[in-house]
Amino acid sequence: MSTTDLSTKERQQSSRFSAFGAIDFWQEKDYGIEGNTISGRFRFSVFDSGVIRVQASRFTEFEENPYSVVSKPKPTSFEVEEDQMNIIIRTEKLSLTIQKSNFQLTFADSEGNILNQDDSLGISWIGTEVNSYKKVQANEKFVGLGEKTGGLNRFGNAYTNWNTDYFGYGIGDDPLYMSIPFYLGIHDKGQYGIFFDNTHKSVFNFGASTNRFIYFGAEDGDMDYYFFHEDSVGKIISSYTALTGRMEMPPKWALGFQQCRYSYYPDSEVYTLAKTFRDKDMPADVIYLDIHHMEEYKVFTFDGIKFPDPKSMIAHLKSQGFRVVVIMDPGVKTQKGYLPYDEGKEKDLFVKYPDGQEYEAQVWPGWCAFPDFTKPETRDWWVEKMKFYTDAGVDGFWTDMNEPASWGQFTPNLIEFDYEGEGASHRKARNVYGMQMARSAQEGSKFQNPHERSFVLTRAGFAGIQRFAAAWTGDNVASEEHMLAGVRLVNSLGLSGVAFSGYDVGGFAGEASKSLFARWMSIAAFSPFYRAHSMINSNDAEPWAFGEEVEEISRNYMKLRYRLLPTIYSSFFEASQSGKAISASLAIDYPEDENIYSQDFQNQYLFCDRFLVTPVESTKELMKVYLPKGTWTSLYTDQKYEGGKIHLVECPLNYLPVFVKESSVFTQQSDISNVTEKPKSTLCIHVYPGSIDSQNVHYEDDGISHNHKTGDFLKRKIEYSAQSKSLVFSKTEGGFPSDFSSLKIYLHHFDEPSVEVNGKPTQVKNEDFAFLGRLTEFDPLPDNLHPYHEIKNLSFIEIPNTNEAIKIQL
Ligand code: NBV
Repeated sequence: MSTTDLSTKERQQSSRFSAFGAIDFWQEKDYGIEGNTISGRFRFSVFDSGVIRVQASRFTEFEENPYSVVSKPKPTSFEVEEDQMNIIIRTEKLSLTIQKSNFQLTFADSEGNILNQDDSLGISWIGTEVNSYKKVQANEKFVGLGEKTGGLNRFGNAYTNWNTDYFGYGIGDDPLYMSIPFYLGIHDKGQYGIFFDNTHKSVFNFGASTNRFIYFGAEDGDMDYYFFHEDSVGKIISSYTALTGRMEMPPKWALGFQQCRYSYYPDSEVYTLAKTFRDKDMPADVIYLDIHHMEEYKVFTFDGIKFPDPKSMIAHLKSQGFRVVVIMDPGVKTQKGYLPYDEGKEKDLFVKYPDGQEYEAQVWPGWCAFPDFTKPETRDWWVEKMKFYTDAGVDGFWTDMNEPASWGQFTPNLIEFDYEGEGASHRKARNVYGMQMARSAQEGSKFQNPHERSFVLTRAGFAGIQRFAAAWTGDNVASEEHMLAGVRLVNSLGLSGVAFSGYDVGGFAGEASKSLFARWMSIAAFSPFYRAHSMINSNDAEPWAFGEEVEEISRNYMKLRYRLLPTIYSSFFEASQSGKAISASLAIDYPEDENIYSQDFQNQYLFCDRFLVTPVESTKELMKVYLPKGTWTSLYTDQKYEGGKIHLVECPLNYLPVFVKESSVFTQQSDISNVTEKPKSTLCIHVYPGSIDSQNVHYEDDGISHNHKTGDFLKRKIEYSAQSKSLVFSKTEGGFPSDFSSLKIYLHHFDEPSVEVNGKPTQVKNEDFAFLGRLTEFDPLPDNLHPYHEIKNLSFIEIPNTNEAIKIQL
């Protein structure tokens, strides 16, 4: 079409609302229905009984979207009906009514309860911008959307998805580094999820500056979303991750404590760091090398002066039980004679302007070219290049600056990407660039180090990033409010399919106070990813750098983390199978409870399904907690609390309030300094009675190889039955021999003299038990004394650990 073909009327129209319009043709297909409206094409595909994909396009072909979705529609039975007004698609769990006159969509559950309904403005365009306008249901809350600041309930706010490098972001700022256009609506009639599969800059407006509707849309591309409905929030997340993929089981060392700083150098400093952890008896598994490990910040180099012999250094660290993770930034210095640049140029692997000129921008190394990670050949090349690091013994990869970031922070939109051969400008490719870099890093790690599991940590990402990497929340700030905001970010990531995430403990920018650091270390012990990090030119920020009191508190929580690794590792296994959150917002298990969305309680979460963690500022000694329905037990004192109520509890610096859910069963091992150290042969199991049943999974494998995929694992169910007051261990599955030869079962709130194990009475013994150590009284004046909690006369039994089923009658 030549420019003269565009009439003035069309020009006026291009900036105005344009409806998708009435349906004028449709037909049934194997997967759903397809047809035309007066202005475009549509398709509804039944992916599963609880998942329907909605596509609307102004073009004859639908967009492909090759990045997020990894599963195909499951053969599912559905029916299609038509009446005068509507076409209706029905599955076992869902019905979708499409109003023929205006394409208005209504999703309902199998009983006809409306879950979600379009506003009459429906799916529509404003120029190239596409939107879907939706009515708000009675009492509707909106949660999820991944790494987004703000409150748990997103109602009343709008968010943009545009991966952005944002040093020292404020706790209400948006957008940040990672975009996940998936949210859940929760209301009186049920819950649903929507994943908008469009990689352009997109917007989710949950009622900011309007009282008519909520909407989501993108600057360009098709309206292409997946609608999910299940009978629980958890199942919707599981269904979303069945579609976009789940994390692989990480190496166990990635669950340990990780120490980072921008930057540790030279090698002698790294040696001292590692030694200090061991000397101070503080468990840790990972040390990071930030950008100063490179020569002039050039990726795939080591600075020969700071690190003259990286291979020996890394081997030495490994012998001390430390793994090394290196940072990789995408920018490749445009320096002739620097092999990665010469190769990338020769093989045509960099991002270009539309006229073929290489795109350059400045980052740490100076002017850089940017590998086009949306091109398969570039990813393969990156995979090859990573041999440089694996040859030196590097085990983990940290992909930073992959929004991509550059000085000026304003990438021109015209630059071109391969986008899996489809071709796309920066407008469409930016949001997936970081995820494709993380993918390359994971593929590189797997290829170069095929016998071990990979660990990649990424800053930027998009829906599906959980398949490739763990995520951290970028350049946070050393403040109380940031500490709590980080918890919300991680919980929101968990609601959005990213189970493995965390924040920089202590805050990246700024200086943490002593108390802030101590509290942060305690909260993060209950976070999937546990890493301390700090900015260049800041004060030392290792757990011993804040004085003895903080050191002791940190040690206590680091040790607790390691003792709880059997529980945490089993939760990671479950998350790898079902996509479930490890730090779970209470909106997952208690969505109907209004209190959990309130300002006061929205940061609380369930860690590993059992521990209700109540994050609180370090400056407080008393706090209000809200415990949802059920009975709860204080982790440290064994005091019972009634649920469905607000309680005022003490939160001294050395005790972060944590409550154990009723009917919980969790496992605990002896102290270890890192995951390569074998724990003692007794596995402790803590049992808390309650009025509900609980199903628990205990999982073990070698923590490092891929052998678990071919049967070398140990899995067993441990079921607590409230009615029969029994604990049943299933026969073990898998060929992995347990690390533990005996089981010590702690029976909380128990006062019978004996229990039956496989029908035989077994004597119950008692001992005093503490989850955390006593703090030294450095200043023993009455007002300064630290509380110390011990559970007196805790009942326990000890039995051999066998592979057979075990029934314990309490
Ligand atoms: O590589 C330096 C830092 C890194 O430590 C941090 O964690 C990243 O988020 N990086 C950003 C680049 C510059 C930060 C000012």
